Amino acid sequence: AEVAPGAVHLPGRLTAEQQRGLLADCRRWALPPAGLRTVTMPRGGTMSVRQLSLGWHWYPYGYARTVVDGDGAPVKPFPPELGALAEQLVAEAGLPPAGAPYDVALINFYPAGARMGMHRDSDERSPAPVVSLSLGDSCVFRFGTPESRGRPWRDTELRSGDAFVFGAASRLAYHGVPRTRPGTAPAALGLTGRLNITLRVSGLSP
Ligand code: MD5
Ligand code: FE
Repeated sequence: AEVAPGAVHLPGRLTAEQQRGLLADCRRWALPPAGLRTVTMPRGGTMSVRQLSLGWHWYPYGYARTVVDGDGAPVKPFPPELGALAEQLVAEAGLPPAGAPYDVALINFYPAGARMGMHRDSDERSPAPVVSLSLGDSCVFRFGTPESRGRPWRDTELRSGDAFVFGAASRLAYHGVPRTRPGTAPAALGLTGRLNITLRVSGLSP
């Protein structure tokens, strides 16, 4: 379903088996070094999500090859199978191909009570669509405009197994996660909280 021009929600896109596989992968990637960390913003606050990067390390605000704001370790490699999945989902969303290889996975873990304020993803130097995958607890996803952090916005429920593709006119829209719904993860998944994986093209050369 197209939520806005270039923003396409693919509900229930991942099978239970795919979700279990991705969760097992995330648990492996989350181990140190270069594992799950708490992100400190430039003014000293901390994000309520815990975060992990593959391929390139995102920090506020840029990309690096090492965990410059954490343990300093080299970033883990970007798994090629995530790139293939991203390209397939962009095609299913009916958007033009990215034109460059996907090379970043940014993984956000939302414990109960975590949220993400309205922001734009503007640190990538590529107009390629961002592909989002959701695992675990449902959440309210708030989708605004490219012009302002405030209204108008549209709230959509994201559930475990949903994919969402943000391209074209929606690539630089403000968006956020005002709340998750603790306890709504599928029991068989075995995850307390929410995981969101975003696949991106950095536009940077290694
Ligand atoms: C999440 N993550 O559910 C969201 C989903 C992030 C982030 O926002 O930056 O890690 S990804 C939503 C997204 C990405 C890129 C563009 C747009 C939305 N958009 O234009 O609306 O944890
Ligand atoms: Fe974002």
